[in-house]
Parts: sequence; structure tokens; C-alpha cells
Amino acid sequence: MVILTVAASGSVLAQAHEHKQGPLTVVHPWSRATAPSQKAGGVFLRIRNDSNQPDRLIGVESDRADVASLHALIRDGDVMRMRPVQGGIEVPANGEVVLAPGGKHVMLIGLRAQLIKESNIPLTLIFERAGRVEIVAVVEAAGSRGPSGAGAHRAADTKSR
Ligand SMILES: [Cu+2]
Repeated sequence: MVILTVAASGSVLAQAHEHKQGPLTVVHPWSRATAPSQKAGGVFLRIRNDSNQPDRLIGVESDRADVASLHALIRDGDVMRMRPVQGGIEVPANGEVVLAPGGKHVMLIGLRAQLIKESNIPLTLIFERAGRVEIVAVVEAAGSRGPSGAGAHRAADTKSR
């Protein structure tokens, strides 16, 4: 089941929305507007698991980019670097996991078009148990920080080039 707040234009508003499938609820997936020259972007979201069994986010797909993958930020000396997540991201039983700026996130690499504020990005999250979950991320303003600072992510973007 998909619960969306839909504007007159048919686009999802930049306010809380969620996607529910079985015991999993994906809460407010969002991204950030990109500059024309920017070829990558992060997607952030919260996943709640109302089951007694853990699940695991093992993949992501999007037709908006050449590659979509799961990333983590790791500290390397005094520099934060992005690395692909090995083995997926656990969603604990009766718990939740947060993908946010400065931490784990979905990375879209090779964007096929600029991400425009208030537009939508359809994505498929792939879970070990729940299978494929279709979600729609809302593009918020460039530099939106969300729950934890996005500065680290952008610093890592720059350093990893
Ligand atoms: Cu990344």
C-alpha cells in the first residue's frame, strides 16, 4: 500500500509521506536539488519494521541514474569518505533504521537529469524478506540538511573525486 500526499499537479508535496508494505513502513524518502553539473545525489529515508523478525535492505534501483547503490560514510583520519555498504543495511525487529545526511544513504550515481526541487524520484528498495518496495522520494532544496548535518556528505563528495 502506498500513502502519498498528492498536490494538484500530481507531484508529491515536500512534507511527510510514507509507503507501507507488510511490516515495513518507509517514512518520508527525500533528496536534494542538484546543480546542472552535479552527477550524483543522495536519497534519505527512515524504515520502520513492525515485525518480530529483522529484515535487511540489500539493494536499490532507480531509472533516474546509471547506478543506484547503498552507501555509508566512514571516517578516514579527519576526512569522511563514502563507501558502498557491504551486506546491506539491517532493519531491526520492532525497530527502525535511519538513512540520513552524514550517515548511511542511497546514492544515485550518473544522474540522467538534474534533480529539481519539488519533483519526485521513483525508486525500488529491495529487502531480503519484504522483497521489492516501490517508493517515491521528494526533492527538497539544495543543501537541505535533514536530521543530521549534510556538510560531511558534501565534503566526502568533493574528496572522493
Ligand atoms: Cu554516497
